[in-house]
Amino acid sequence: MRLYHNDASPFVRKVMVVLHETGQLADVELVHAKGSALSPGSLPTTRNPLGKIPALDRPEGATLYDSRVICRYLDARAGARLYPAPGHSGEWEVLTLEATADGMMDAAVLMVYETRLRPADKVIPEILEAQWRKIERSLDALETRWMSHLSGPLNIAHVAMGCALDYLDFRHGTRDWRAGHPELAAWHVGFTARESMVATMPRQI
Ligand SMILES: N[C@@H](CCC(=O)N[C@@H](CS)C(=O)NCC(=O)O)C(=O)O
Repeated sequence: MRLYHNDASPFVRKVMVVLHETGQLADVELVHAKGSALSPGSLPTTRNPLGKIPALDRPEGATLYDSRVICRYLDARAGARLYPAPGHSGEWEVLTLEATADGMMDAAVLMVYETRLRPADKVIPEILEAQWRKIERSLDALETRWMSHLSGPLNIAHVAMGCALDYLDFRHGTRDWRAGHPELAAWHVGFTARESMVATMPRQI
């Protein structure tokens, strides 16, 4: 398989963590991809019409894209059970928590694009703040309602949330997401010590 990859992408990182955790790293060749919506560069636009990474070429069928699809595919391929079986208790909560983490990453990435892709005098601070409010509301919901879902055996929601929180540190460190979220911050300390998380820390190339 070939994974279109960039070390700075939190969505690619979800896939990388799943590859580590399920023992499939050796089955994938990493293809460096870099670009933006304005200038797709080496993003795999012919493989994924949306021009986004991660995208995964696999021998037996179409290129897969969107981290949720790829992670689910890799989980099924390894029989790893990072997703609860259909009908199993907690199934919908795990998927909702993964969607929350992905949404936090979407907002955090949009904030980066807002400042990077526009000339400084065209940046709209209200857009940046509106995206950050989505993240803040998610952090508050996690702290007050979702902490019990972050314990127990590893699942895809844990992976996604670990990647989302590390991405906040990576790109928006001055915003201090930990303030007012002590339980989540404590969970993050333990989770990011996992080998798969240490090996995939985001970095700019
Ligand atoms: N929902 C997608 C989001 C992927 C995404 O936004 N990837 C970014 C990199 S972090 C990208 O490729 N952006 C290029 C663009 O927006 O054109 C997923 O889960 O894979």
